[in-house]
Amino acid sequence: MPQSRTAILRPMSIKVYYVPGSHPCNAVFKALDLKGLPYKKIVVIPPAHRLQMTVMFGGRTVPAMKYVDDEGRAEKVQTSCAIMRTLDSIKPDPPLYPTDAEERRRVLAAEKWADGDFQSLGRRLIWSHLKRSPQAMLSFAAGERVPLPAFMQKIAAGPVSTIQSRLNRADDDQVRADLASLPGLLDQIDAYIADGVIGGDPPNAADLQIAASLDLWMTMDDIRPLVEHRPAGKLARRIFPASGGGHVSGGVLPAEWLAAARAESKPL
Ligand SMILES: N[C@@H](CCC(=O)N[C@@H](CS)C(=O)NCC(=O)O)C(=O)O
Repeated sequence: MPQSRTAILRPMSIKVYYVPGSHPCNAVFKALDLKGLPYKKIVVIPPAHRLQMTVMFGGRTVPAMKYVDDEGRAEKVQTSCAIMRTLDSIKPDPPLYPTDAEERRRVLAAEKWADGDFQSLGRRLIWSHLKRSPQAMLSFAAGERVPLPAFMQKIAAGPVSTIQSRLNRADDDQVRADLASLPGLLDQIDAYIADGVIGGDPPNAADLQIAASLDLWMTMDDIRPLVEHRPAGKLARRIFPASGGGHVSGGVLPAEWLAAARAESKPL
């Protein structure tokens, strides 16, 4: 009998390059955990990772994955969506994408939505917080194998968060607009849950992308109360019971900015 791909995958042949706290990276780690695939995590430091990833993988973002395929060939995959698809081909169970054509179409559409500006908004929110509260950045690195001594991480936190905030276009006007858009985004996620696109067990690729973003949102004390009581927030907590790491205390953003995010949700 031919051996299945799962059976001949070499243990410990997967390496994932990541920035601690990065939500698309956390989505990929959760997918690997769900599939029971062993992997090695390699921390890269922003914003230097952009150059490092470009040299190693051709694109500047994390997550990026190296693995050894069935025939012993070293393969490279970059971006969370491409990695999810590769993981399904390496080990089909549990599947990240439904086999039924219509269900698959709906999950792919939700995944695409989650991988778009919704994902970028998470980066703008966190960097706008860390720019104002740089030492909170260290909480995202706690327990991770960061290739920089703690005292250097402390010194670097201010400049890194300012640069990252600029690179991610987390300027004040944009972040205010993002906060005003939060209720509508949460309505969209609650609708995906109500329609059965996400929220099943085991989680699909769209669940992981959306929940990882919301998990990041909920590391910020100013944002968490807007999310945690909603179906969207409860789903994120079910998938990420222990938060993906990090914590930013409240009172970081101006109170009037947050008032817009607390506005009543309108029905879709
Ligand atoms: N949508 C892609 C992009 C991920 C992404 O933008 N990652 C961020 C960290 S959360 C990054 O590496 N940004 C570097 C850059 O944009 O230059 C994915 O899900 O893999």
